[in-house]
Amino acid sequence: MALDVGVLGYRFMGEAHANAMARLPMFFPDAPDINRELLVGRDEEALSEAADRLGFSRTTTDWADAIEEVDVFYNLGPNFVHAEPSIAALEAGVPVFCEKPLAPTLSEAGTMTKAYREADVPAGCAFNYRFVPAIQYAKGLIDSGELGEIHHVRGRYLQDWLVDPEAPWAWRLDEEMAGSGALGDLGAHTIDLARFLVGDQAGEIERVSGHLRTFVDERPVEGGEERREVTVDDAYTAQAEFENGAVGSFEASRFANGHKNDHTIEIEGSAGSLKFSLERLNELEYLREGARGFETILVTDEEDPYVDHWWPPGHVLGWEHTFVHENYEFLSAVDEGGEFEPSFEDGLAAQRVIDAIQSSDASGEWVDIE
Ligand code: SOE
Repeated sequence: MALDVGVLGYRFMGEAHANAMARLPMFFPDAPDINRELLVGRDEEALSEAADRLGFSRTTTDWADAIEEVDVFYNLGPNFVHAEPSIAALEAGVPVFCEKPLAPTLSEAGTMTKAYREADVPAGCAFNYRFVPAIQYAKGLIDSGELGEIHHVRGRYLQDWLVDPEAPWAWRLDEEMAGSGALGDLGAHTIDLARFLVGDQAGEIERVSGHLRTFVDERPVEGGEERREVTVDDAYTAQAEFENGAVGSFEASRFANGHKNDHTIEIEGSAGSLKFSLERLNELEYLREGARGFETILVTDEEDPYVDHWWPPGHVLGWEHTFVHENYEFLSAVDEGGEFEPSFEDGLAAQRVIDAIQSSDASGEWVDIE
């Protein structure tokens, strides 16, 4: 029996996930059968066009309808829409897949996670970069002890779509709607990747010292003369300490002129090191124990994670494949009544670090992660 899927949101993330769902029958034939059943949005005309283009059977402007009628609910709306529909779905026993960051605030993320703990269904947070084959290969090296004791974790996520001061205002620039700026939008990914990669070896991030910066504090609203205040960070930097004493440094910016979607993570240990860049996402740079320098591994062999579903070695994958992989794992967990990670617990863990960085910026002090 096919799973009827309801999706709230049909812009960038709606397209990425709808594309992923459409690929599953062709490349992951053991994935559960699904119907792209119900697309949820506010603007009926835009919603109808999107439903046709993204392959959804029906539309509704009321997410409560969707929750009553579907087997799985995807919350791909803006951050300020994540909590209420996701909690309602979980209270109705409907599995939820929610885009990152989990919520604008730690409090809301906590309430969402409480609803997940009380429901007996999967609730995933869409940290898609965990599903890059090279990242999963890197985790295998780290967990097998190839890097030895982890000493350094260094992550940055650089974009430049706001460097033009006249780039229009958007919900991502409003604290009430987004919670934070580059920190929650981009930093959430890097914090989650750090947890995923070194969490078993270095433990959790125990304390942080953070700095937030807004370079342009008001922007034009598209289609008129209005200008609105920017109330979130354009960039952040943070230092972190892990349970094992490893030193972390994290940053993200939307003003990193010339960087389009430059997400990198570097890990150095007592026996070896790794470097990953999203702009070269099929490759992993690896310093083996005793080697004189890094080697570049092309992670596209059949035995590499997910690659056997796609093409022969060297026929590289792209950003969109990470969504196919995460949708395969999430929908399989729903169908089999299994667990999916990253769950809302992981979303909450990232939110704790985000909140601590915000607190540290306000106090100028190091802040422990509760
Ligand atoms: C921001 O521009 C953004 O779309 C993030 O919201 C996504 O999570 C990231 O994957 C790409 O950049």
